[in-house]
Amino acid sequence: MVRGVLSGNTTLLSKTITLIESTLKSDIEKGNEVLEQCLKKKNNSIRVGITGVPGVGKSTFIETLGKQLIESGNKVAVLAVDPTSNQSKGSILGDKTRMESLVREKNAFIRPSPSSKSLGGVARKTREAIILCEAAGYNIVLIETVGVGQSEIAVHGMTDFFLLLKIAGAGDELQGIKRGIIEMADAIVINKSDGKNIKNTKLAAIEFRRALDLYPLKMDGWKPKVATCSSLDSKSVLSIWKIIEDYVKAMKQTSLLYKKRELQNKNWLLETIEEQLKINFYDNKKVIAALNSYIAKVIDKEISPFKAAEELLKLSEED
Ligand SMILES: Nc1nc2c(ncn2[C@@H]2O[C@H](COP(=O)(O)OP(=O)(O)O)[C@@H](O)[C@H]2O)c(=O)[nH]1
Ligand SMILES: [Mg+2]
Repeated sequence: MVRGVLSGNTTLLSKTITLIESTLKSDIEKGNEVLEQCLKKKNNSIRVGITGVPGVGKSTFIETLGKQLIESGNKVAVLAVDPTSNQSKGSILGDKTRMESLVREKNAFIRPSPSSKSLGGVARKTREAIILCEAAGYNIVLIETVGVGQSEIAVHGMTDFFLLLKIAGAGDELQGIKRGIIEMADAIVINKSDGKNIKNTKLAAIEFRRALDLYPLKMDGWKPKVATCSSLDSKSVLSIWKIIEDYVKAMKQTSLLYKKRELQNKNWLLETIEEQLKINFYDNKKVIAALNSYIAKVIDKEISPFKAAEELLKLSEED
């Protein structure tokens, strides 16, 4: 498997990602071993997160961008992070995540969102998939995620550049947009700037630029860019890629790109520990046996939540 991934064999890459997505103990051990080997491979990749509400054009943007990047000699991996993808009616990312024309390119690799009960699980598997794709020679990794809930925070924590796609509305562009997302974005792009929409999107861009002026510079000194784009037009999409290239160049000059990744790796370690502690706790037989009665006692105010937690944690540490 390691040899297959390192040689860029896509069948084996897919199989290895399936392996790391498995929850079987023996698979997890095997998967970790493969990952360990793959982490050693040096790469000069660029990782880009792309977020926005359903229908804003993320998949279309990625498809147009991916084809252009491949044309200029890159290998492009596309991953999706959609914590809803395993719930009954399926994914908010939509069917276009299949990206029919990009998928036919030899130098493109597209992987739908892993299914997992928790966002933490989805995020961990996606991080591991990034490592495997990079080891397989994909030098650009694009990650599509939905603009709802916590998934952006997770994707922001595993990418170099975070792009927020928007569409122009009725002039109240900033309403309904969460402050946290604006603070995470390295660029805000008003998409569907074509046909009758051009004027609206330009106005929206002005409004966003004005709003962003009120925010302090990011810690890395980068001022988030605002631009318009039509994902149906490759030249337009490439102008957005230029912003990303400028960012990467600036961050490499100051080594901040590597610092950011170091910090992300540190967080990855800490999150993995937290997740494992949680799993161990809730899988503990004594905890399973006692949890419901503690919950009932807390509801009946027989015991405080703090005291109950303390006792349950103590139970979980007994042998
Ligand atoms: N006119 C126009 N339509 C677009 C553009 N980008 C996406 N669309 C259309 O918007 C719809 C949703 O696009 P999709 O990429 O699936 O959005 P996602 O849910 O954000 O991934 C599709 O019908 C696209 O063809 C654009 O730049 N201009
Ligand atoms: Mg989509």
